[in-house]
Amino acid sequence: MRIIYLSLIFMMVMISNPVNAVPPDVISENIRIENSYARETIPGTNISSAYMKVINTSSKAIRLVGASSQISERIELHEHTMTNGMMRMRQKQSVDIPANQEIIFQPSGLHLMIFDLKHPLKSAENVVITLHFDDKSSVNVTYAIKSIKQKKHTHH
Ligand SMILES: [Cu+2]
Repeated sequence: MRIIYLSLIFMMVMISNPVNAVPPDVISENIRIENSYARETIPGTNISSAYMKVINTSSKAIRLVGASSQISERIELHEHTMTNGMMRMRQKQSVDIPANQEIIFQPSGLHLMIFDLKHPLKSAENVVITLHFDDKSSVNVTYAIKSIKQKKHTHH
């Protein structure tokens, strides 16, 4: 009896605790999204970037072709590349996720580039971005906003 009582309290605590809410993994028929987060807006700017792991759980290749959100009219797929020792960003029209594989969006690599933010993104809040695929399917992904130290690039 005591054990049941305690586990009931535990469950209620779990259900009613909104602090540090971790965005749930998005699971659709073919896609799982994990570890989704966006960068807190740096003061004086109106841009941000978002990252996640996209897992293709199907036996067919999946092509990510875009992203959209209430927070901005313009979100692009971007990739950082090293050219002659310089870090550059370039837009990608699509990102392929091969069958049964995963693609990681991360700082200094693939990212969702968010332009013209209507409001700055604040740490500890969440934003929802819809990912669009070439088969016309889409998933709504919740990104936890985090403050991430900007990597400093020094040139000699
Ligand atoms: Cu970018």
